[in-house]
Amino acid sequence: MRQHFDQELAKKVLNLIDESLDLKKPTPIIDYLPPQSRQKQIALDLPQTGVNSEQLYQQIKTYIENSAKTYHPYFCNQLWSGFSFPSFLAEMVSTAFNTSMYTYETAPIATLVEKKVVSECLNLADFKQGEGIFTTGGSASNMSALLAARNHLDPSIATDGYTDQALSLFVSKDAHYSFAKAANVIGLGINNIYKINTLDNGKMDIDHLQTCIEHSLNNNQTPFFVSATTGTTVRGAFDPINAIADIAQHYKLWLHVDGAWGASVLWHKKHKALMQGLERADSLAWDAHKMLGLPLMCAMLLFKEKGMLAKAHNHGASDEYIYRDTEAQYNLGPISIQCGRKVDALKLYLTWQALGYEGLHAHIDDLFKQADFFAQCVEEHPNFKLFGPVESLNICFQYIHPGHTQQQTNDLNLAIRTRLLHTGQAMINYAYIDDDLIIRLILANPNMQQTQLHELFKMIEKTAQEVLSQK
Ligand code: ABU
Repeated sequence: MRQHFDQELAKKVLNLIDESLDLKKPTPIIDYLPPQSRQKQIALDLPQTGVNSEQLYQQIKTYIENSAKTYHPYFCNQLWSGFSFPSFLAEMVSTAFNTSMYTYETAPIATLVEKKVVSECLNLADFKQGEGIFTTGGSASNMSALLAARNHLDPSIATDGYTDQALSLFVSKDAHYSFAKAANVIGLGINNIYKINTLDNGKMDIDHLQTCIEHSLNNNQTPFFVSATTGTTVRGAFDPINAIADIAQHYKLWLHVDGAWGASVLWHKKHKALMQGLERADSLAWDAHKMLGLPLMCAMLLFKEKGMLAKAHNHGASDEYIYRDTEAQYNLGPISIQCGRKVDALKLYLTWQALGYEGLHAHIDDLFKQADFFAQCVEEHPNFKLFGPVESLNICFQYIHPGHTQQQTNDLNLAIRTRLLHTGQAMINYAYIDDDLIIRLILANPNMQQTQLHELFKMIEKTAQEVLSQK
């Protein structure tokens, strides 16, 4: 087996994928096995001499059989779900040409595609004079936004390192954990993050934000960065950007919006109102792979002002041996955290081509309708409790058995979730809201039909009864 294009094998593999994607026949989402048992079942040994096409095909078949079917409508576990054919084609093409995004020279059309997609998204964000880049995901976008804010505040930190000054940053207690990672990685220090309380509706408590900034000032720190989360991971809450912008303006803080989950509402004519005030922000993290159901990764970092990417990724006077001055504005390597980078923009570009703006709007519209429908099922059932409000596509709920204590209710809901997973019927995550263990169902799959969603609700109810009857 050489590394040439084997048309016959390619056809067989495409058929296998096609069959696997065909959900007309009942398919478990996952053949659940703990790691040790799965390891025993699969031969992952790497051979001394290469295998033939048939053996390679069998390896691929094993891989598929042992994967979670994340395109299944009942994969509601993560902030992404589904299968996108245009993006699948984009992945194939860009991998075949093994393009890397750092020089225009090696990525001519890919660079123009990325710039075009970024410029359309800047328009949607109302960052008319801005700039942006594709990143490896929301975590990387949040980190680069922090770098831009830090270097904007004090450019000498990029060249000379930190002095004694402690810089402080402010995020909701429900913000993504990537801020803590970034604070560690870029040397700000995890303990210099203020985690702002949330209100009952899951949004940042603005009074507490102000109190924390004052506290930081009184402790001789330099508050420099606040992030509004638009679409918190558990509750899908949107922090009030305008109210946070007022505070940011008053204290001269960089205002970042972590819209990794929620920014895709900008493709919806009505729901984009959830992002009101965005034009006042300095930066935005936006993962198109989440709400649009594209293959990971398809993430952007946008800035309101030009020059911030270079500021964030300042690499001093190092010799850029691979970059040609004639194409300087088109070489994306120097202004990215990475050097080598995949052509993620092509997935969004081809999907946008295939669906048009109207199709993207309709997709988001459908997801919000699914969320309304499921929330209604939960609310109307006497044994279910909704942890609302449902502002976007996260439905947090519990099955309630009369007379159960909080701990028993938590145990019951964990058991329901686990049974759904172990039987391969559905993958739905769980999380905590304060001390309540809730089931967190995410609606991000473009292939979910309302009848299927109703069946899913019934399945959860039936599973709850099965768990209770086993006690
Ligand atoms: N990568 C962001 C969080 C994923 C999740 O909550 O499902």
